[in-house]
Amino acid sequence: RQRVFSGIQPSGNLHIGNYVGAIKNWVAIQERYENYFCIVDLHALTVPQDPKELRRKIREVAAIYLASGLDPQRCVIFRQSHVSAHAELTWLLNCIARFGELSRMTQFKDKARKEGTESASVGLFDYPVLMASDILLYNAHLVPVGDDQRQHLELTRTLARRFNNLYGETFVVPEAMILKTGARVMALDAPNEKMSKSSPRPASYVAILDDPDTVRRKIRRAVTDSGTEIVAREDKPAITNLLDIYAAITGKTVPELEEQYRGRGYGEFKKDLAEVVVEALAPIRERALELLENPGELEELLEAGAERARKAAAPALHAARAKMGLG
Ligand code: AQP
Repeated sequence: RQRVFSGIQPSGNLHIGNYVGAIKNWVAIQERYENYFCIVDLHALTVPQDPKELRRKIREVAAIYLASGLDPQRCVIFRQSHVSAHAELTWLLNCIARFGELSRMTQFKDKARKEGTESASVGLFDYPVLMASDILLYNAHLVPVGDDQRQHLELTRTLARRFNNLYGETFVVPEAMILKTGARVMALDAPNEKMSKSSPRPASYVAILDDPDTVRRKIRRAVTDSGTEIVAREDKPAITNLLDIYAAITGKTVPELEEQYRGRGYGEFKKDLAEVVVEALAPIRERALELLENPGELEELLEAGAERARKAAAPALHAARAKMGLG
């Protein structure tokens, strides 16, 4: 069976972008593949984190994975820092990755600009190499991610090919799996920016754990465009984004929704969208809060996942070390 790898950073409040761009798809495909779904806590350290808060967020991500329907019988669910092979392979790949290609990564440029490039961590610069290690360690064929990760995935493919050319066939060259709707959800208050969980503006995202009234309020206050038509068009980035969210959650197409809302107003459209989102998120939220009452169980589950992941990752790490002349 083909292998799938994907992950989310426990670096803030998981939002509907993470849900429709990633988790929802993982749940849909879990029957078909051998799945590795990771909580990428080493990636979260690339920007400053409060240790206590990070520990809490890691459990929260685990609870959201399970509550969304990922089944630990079908998926290996684990945290990155508990499988040391991720850090080890990163070092090996660092030595074939190039300064120039990492300098061109737009996520680094965007995030480093916010912190000030001089004081951005070396970890933030190296983020894509750690991501390449995550994927290549499991010889994953497919990587279901949002559109924002396309460039990082291309770098993973480059590093896999380069390693194979230098040292002989070792890694599977993975493919991105990016959906048409929901792959790039934009901020509710600024539709030209990606919805981001580390945003300091809670109004910019709907968190998966927001209570129903908060979801309704945030969607009611989401910015709209001038005019009254409910259509997806370049000059209507805000309405396009809301239509895209609606489509991704319900499985309807954007043209179907445009037809359904022809001649109706923004207010009514947003009200319906709010209910659609509440209906999708409320059961996940309830189940996640229940799971979080039992941190011991979550820890056990993550440890069992780590054990399986360590076994699965060992052969690729050994092969890479041996081929480079180590061990
Ligand atoms: N806005 C988005 N629309 C669709 N998919 C998205 N993803 C993230 N944002 C959106 C997808 O969610 C997965 C996990 O992302 P991540 O944790 O690796 O971090 P990120 O892409 O950097 O996400 P955020 O929310 O913007 O986090 P911060 O603010 O911490 O950087 C990935 O599959 C991603 O594509």
